[in-house]
Amino acid sequence: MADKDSLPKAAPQEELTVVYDPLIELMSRFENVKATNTSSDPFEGLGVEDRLKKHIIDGIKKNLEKDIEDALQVYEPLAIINDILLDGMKTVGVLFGSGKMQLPFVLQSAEVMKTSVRQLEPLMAKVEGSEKGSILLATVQGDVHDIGKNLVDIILSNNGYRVVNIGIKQPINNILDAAREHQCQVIGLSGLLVKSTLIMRDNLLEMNERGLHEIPVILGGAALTRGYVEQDLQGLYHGRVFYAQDAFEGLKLMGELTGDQAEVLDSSVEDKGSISIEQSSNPAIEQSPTRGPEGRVNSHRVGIVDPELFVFDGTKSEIQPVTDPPKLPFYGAKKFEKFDIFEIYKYINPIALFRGQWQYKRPEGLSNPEFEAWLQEQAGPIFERMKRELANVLKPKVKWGYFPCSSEGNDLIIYREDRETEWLRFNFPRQRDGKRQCLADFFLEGDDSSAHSTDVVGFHVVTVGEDVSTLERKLFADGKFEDYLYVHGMGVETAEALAEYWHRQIRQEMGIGDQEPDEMRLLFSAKYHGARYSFGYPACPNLEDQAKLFELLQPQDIGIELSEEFMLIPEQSTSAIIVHHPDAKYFNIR
Ligand code: B1M
Repeated sequence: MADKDSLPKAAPQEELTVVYDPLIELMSRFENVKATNTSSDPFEGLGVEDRLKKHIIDGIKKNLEKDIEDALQVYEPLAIINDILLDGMKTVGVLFGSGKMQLPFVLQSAEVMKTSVRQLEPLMAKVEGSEKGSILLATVQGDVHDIGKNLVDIILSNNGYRVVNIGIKQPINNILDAAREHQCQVIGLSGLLVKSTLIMRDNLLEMNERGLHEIPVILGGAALTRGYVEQDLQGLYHGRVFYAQDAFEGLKLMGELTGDQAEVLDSSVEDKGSISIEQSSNPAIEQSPTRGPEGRVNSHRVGIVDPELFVFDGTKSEIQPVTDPPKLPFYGAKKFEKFDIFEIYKYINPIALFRGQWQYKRPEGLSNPEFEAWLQEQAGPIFERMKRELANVLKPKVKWGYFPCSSEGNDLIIYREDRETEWLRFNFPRQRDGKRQCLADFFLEGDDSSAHSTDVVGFHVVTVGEDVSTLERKLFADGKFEDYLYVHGMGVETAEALAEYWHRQIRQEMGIGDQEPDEMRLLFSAKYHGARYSFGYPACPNLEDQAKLFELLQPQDIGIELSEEFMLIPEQSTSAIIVHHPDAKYFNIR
């Protein structure tokens, strides 16, 4: 926050005393959260149709039940949903699309929609008839990311589509079985990992193989690019596959895929289950003409690092390792769990939280300072509320350690306590051109004299625990979508803040705290001595290296496990290799 711009002290604080079950307490507090506080009556003088639309557009739940009862005097339940409420949601979509409505308010509207449908559903003889189309949603095998897919679920299901959301880490068999069982017309796959982009490709090839390519597929997630989907993947899938940058592009695609086809669908769903949408006549969703040979994928588009870059070819960068590296603060790993969460909150980057996680966008016409002030006014109070309400839900824990090391070509070798016996080695890619940087270059080469280790390296892994994810799941299931977004964002950014906070602690311990910035914004731009690199990011892209970090730090005793696919559990956890070299900065590998 702007009011916390000066840098706090890095020393850990005493643990908070918890005298009740914070999760249950918190969940009960979320029970009756009102979307909007209305002091005067904005509904005065409006007919029932406009009242209902206003509930949706303004995200107001107060008197909703009564207004729906009034509407039921005049309309059938299905007509209320299709003709009035969905019309309101359409306006919400238009307002969002034109930048006049922020995501949290869209979610408020979706909450009202869901509450309304819950009231109307028992009165409808046949719920199925009310749907505009159906989609099977899943995060692909090996990937634990939930929020993106769930946002898509919220937006689609509250815009009249039937969404079958089967969760994270889903193998293709489960996806196809569920699509068939629930007669879904479209399959939506989500995934944030680079590896997930390859799994998506494999899933499409599998669908080709099984002759199921009549099912249109929508793909979304951070590691994907439009080019990869629209050129590479469209070239290999025999059916139609589309890229959705966000939930609203997903909504638009669903409209195009199902809108004109209602009659075709009605009859063909019966015959063929889910696999029935005819080729769309809409040029926007026609297949790319750039079909390539089966299975051929341009790896550059999805950030997959060329294996050749991991092989040392004799040419290093000009980086000169530090000749007098820091002393080892201690050998091996330690844990720390006694945090004052409010101290960690000071390390939350408000820009990342408000704009990245909560997705507040600049309203048209606002200058930078005006936007800043507007953000503080809009999101600041929510941030303060979340800080208080999650104080006992977020459970920061850290495991960190220091090890003797040396470099050899593209490798970083870690030694046992005797400083001679090699324990394990990390292999990093080297930039092909330009500076030819490689993480190993920041460390001294080995010395064959007495002790082989010449340098020192740090590692840490931090978590804010599982309870925040449990709370998220509960809020999502209960249709508390706005708070779901807020709580998720807080979990993510508190994990990041903890990593930032602990990295600072490590700099003190290593004796490299000489360049500490005196403003938070400089800290967030990594303007300090050294750098932390997370495995999976460009300079050290191998997620498999998480297993080596686990061997070194053994973080199981603070409740962190590694999944088979090298994901950290709890979800809101992050790890890093800490490099003390003053020139260490982030770099890309191409
Ligand atoms: Co990390 N992370 N992270 N991370 N993280 C990514 C995913 C990464 C791509 C960053 C990068 O390299 N640039 C990278 C993965 C790369 C790879 O595979 N090698 C990465 C990594 C490496 C890691 C760690 C492994 C790092 C480490 O600790 N060593 C670690 C792993 C954590 C674990 O194992 N549990 C880690 C940790 C974390 C944090 C905890 C700090 C944090 C939270 C993660 C979480 O939520 N569980 C985090 C964050 C915040 C990110 C980034 C920066 C943002 C993710 C996010 O919250 N997006 C991310 C980079 C990025 O995305 N730019 C990154 C917001 C979310 C709403 O968007 O899910 O994309 P998204 O969904 C959107 C659209 O994509 C679309 O609509 C959604 C809503 O609009 N969409 C669809 C998605 N699915 C769709 C399906 C459809 C349609 C549209 O079908 C119909």
